[in-house]
Amino acid sequence: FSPSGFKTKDEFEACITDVGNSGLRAEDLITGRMRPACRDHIGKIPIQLAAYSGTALAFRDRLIIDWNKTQQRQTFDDQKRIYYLSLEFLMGRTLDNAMLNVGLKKVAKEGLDDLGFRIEDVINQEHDAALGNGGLGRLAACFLDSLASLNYPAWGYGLRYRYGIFKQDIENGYQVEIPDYWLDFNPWEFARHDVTVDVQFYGWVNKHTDDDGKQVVSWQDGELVTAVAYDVPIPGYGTSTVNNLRLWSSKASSGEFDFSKFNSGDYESAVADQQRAETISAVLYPNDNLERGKELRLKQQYFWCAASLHDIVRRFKKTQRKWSEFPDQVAIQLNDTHPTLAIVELQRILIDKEGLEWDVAWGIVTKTFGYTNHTVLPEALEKWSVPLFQNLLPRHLQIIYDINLFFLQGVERRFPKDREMLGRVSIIEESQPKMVRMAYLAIVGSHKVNGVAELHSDLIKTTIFKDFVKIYGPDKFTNVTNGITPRRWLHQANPRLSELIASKLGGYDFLKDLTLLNKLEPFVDDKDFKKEWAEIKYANKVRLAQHILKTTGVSVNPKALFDVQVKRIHEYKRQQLNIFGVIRRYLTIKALKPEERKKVLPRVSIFGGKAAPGYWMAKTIIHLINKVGEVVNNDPDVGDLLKVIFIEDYNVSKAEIITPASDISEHISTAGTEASGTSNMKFVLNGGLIIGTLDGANIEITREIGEQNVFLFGNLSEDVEDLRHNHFYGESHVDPELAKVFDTIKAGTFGDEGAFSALIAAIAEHGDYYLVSDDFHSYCSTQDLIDESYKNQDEWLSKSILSVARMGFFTSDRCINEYADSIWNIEPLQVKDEDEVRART
Ligand code: GL2
Repeated sequence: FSPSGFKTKDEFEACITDVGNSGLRAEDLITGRMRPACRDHIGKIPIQLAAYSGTALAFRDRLIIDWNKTQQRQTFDDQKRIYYLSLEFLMGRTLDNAMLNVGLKKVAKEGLDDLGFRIEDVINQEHDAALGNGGLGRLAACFLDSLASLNYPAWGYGLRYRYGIFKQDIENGYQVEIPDYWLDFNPWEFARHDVTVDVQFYGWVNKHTDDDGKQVVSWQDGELVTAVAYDVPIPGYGTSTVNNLRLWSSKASSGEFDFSKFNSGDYESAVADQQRAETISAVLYPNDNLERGKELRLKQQYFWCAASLHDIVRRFKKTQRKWSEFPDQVAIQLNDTHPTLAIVELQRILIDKEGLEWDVAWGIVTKTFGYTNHTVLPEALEKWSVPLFQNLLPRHLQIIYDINLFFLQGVERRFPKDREMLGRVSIIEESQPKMVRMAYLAIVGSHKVNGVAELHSDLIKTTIFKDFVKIYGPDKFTNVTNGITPRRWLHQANPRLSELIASKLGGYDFLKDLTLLNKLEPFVDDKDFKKEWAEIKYANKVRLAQHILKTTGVSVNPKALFDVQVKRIHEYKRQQLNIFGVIRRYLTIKALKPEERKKVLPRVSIFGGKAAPGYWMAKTIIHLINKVGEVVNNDPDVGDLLKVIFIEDYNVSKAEIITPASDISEHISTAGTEASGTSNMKFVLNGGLIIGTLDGANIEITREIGEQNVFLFGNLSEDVEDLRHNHFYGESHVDPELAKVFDTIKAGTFGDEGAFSALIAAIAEHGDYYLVSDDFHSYCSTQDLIDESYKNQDEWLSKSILSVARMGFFTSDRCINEYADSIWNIEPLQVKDEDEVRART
């Protein structure tokens, strides 16, 4: 298959009228004349979608050329590669990103113009690839962009879920979940039916001694499921590197599909086998920061780890190197504990299949893996029950027991007097039933463990992993503060701001070296520049206001202060604090005389985010936000002074519209609970200011951009434990302002008060674990301060400009370079002469 690349507008037009080997002619698609072969597949598709298909296939063709070259070059050069294992890749849309990264968006725009299409309409046809829940999955997507942009030889490995994160509808104020079947037409993946791996489950372990007296272990019988590879090209920005993301899909193994049943007429049961196998990669678990211990989830994890490891080992073995060189060729990063089984699987391959001695194998394993921890929340730390493990992965459980035995023997030798230490650090928790502690296994099997922001990395060292710091010493634990890709989150989401910055900095080099943004600082006194900066923010707010009108029917004034909190709904992220603050604001406005109301700064409070389907309290918070919106938005006393909006189905492509339009965004988690947060970085990079607690990356953002440019409030993480203790054992009372808010809710102002009683009780009666009441006063006075500050637009603009100028640190390029230097030990590999690429972009 030889794809046709294009460089000019005419070539682009020619290319989308003949799109390689797809069997589809874009011209036919666009004119609606389907060839019979395509008709069944496409049906009667709207004309815009046809234009999207043609454009996407033309770009896909274009990417394949560099993709092939990159893969050939990386294979030929045979340097160390990084494999990023993540159960989530929240990629969002691809076409716009591909156009910008290969530098041909202008060409495509002109070509589409000629054919009578607006490029924005074409881009909007694409379905988000939503194979993730929130920050953790989006981080993985930003990392892939940076790895390719920096020319690192890298592969991502994940699962090809048939259903991504559910689509959220709001009905009568309640969240309703709709399945997200996204694979109808996905031009960005390539099925690799030639790349398959058979993965085993269940069965039993046979141990015997061979003729030479050597113990032989084999895992027998059980069930086989086949993993089929689907490859997704990942283009770098301004480089010809196109890396590979390999997603595995499950199907019944041909050995497993029981043709005898089929022939004997037991058709239904043969099909059931097939379906059972396909279930493994069917659906993304929709929990964020929560693990539920379901067998199917463990099956997903092993299926993906086994297939990926098999692939990595197969690639290594082709080089015919010695096993001892494996860690010089392969680095594997575990995105949270979800892929921890990969550690056990590599040890199993080395000892059971390749015949290496335990210690030699274990040395190779621990040099290969690195583990990133993304949370300290106890409910998110994975534990699997031993009986479940025993049944599903009997050989792996034995290996885990051996890993634990040798580990604990070492601990005992070093700390002979601390008998309790053994119980505390054991990979097996002695509970009923016994549990495998995956984070401990990940630590023991890796050479580096990192947190994702400074505070978080300190917290893991002093709390959940304290004993391991004693055992291994502090050097094994490190910090890599998260980052975001400025290509998607500035250039693509906010093209006008990117253009304005480029006009002052003399080009777009800042997209590759974000620290160059500091050259904007002198423009803080430039009146024309400031005016343009303000105009761009306003235009972005108008765009969001249009979206809100279209999707909710509520008209908001773009001149009002836009206050945004968009992220997963979770008690620790404290959307309840925000909505209680909104109710207080509402009560304040209502209490004012009409002439006093004229002095009030109009505000639009915008919320968005999904609740896990089983997370009842989070769903109650969504319900309250919507009910408050219904009352406030229709209250003639309030008018434009306050609007409350819940944007349905928050996802990556909506984030691209919302982020550039905020004046203030809220990052208000209870101190010590949000590991990093990354939307805080996105908002500041787009010229929005933030209100936040001293938590996660807020702390480093404050350090970089200056305290005077951030609205901080609330208790500090070191005081949280004492405060919680006091709630139970000391005197505790609800903040008086908050009590008024509760009274208003209880009076039925926002409908059935019973619907919200648990939310209030959690704070007023059950210990207020997230310190909503403790922080309420400080939160409200900081919001009042924001109103005052916003009235001085000139100063506000200066804060906005200076903040953007100082955000260089938060690019995911910096993160990836840190991982590459301090954990992976890998070097970039240039695919083609950069000058040639530069000329193109
Ligand atoms: C998270 C953290 O909650 C979040 O603070 C962090 O920014 C991201 C990425 O490191 O990881 N941990 C986690 O389990 N999820 C996250 O988003 N789901």
